[in-house]
Amino acid sequence: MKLVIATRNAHKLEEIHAIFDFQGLEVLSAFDFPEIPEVVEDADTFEGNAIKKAVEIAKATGCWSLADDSGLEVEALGGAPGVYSARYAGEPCSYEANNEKLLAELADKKDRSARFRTVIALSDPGGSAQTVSGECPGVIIDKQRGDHGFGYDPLFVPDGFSETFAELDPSVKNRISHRANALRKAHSEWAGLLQSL
Ligand code: ITT
Repeated sequence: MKLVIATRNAHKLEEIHAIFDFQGLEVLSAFDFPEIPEVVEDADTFEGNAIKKAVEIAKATGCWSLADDSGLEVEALGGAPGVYSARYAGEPCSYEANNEKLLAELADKKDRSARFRTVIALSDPGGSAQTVSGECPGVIIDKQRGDHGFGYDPLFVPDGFSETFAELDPSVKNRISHRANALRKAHSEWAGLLQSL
C-alpha cells in the first residue's frame, strides 16, 4: 500500500525517514506528485495546517497521507514565529533571513527559552484525519553555529546539551527532537493501522 508524505521540505522528509520505520509500505512524498498544487497553510494552529496538508494530499492522490507541521515558539516573543516559522522574514522563504530576524527580535531579550513543536497528521484517502504532537524545549543562542539540519537549527540548543541542533550529530537530533517525539507517538498509536494498509 502507498503512503504519501505531504511535504516538499527535503530535510524534513529525510528526518522522517531516519526516525520512522514504515515497514512494508511504499512511501512516496509530494515530490512524486509535482502536478498537485502546493497546499496553502492558512490555519492558525500547527494542528490545523498538519490536517490540511494530510487531507488535501490524501484526497488528491487517493492514498493515505502523513503530514508534519512544525515550528519554533519563543517565550520572549509570545510564541512567535510559531505557525509562521517558515515565512517569518517574509516570502520567498529563507532560513538565513529567518535566523537573522530572530536574532534581531531577541537582541535585547534576557529570556532565551524556546521550544520546537511538531504536529503529525495521518489522513485516509477520504480525508478523515487524526493527529499526534511532540515538542523539544531549549534556548536560542546569539550566533549561528553548525552545518547540519535546517531552518532554525543553528540557533537552537536543546535542553541538556551545549551544542546546537546543527552541531549535534543528526542521529542525536533524530533521537530527541520534536519530530522524533511526535513520530514515537505516531508509531505507538498507528503502527498497527499502518501495517494493515
Ligand atoms: P512542508 O510544509 O512542505 O512540510 P515547510 O518547510 O513549509 O515544509 P512547515 O510549514 O512545517 O514546513 O514549516 C516549518 C518551518 O519551521 C521550517 O521551514 C523551519 O523554518 C522551522 N522548523 C521546523 N522544524 C524544524 C527543525 O527540526 N529544525 C529547524 N527548523 C525547523
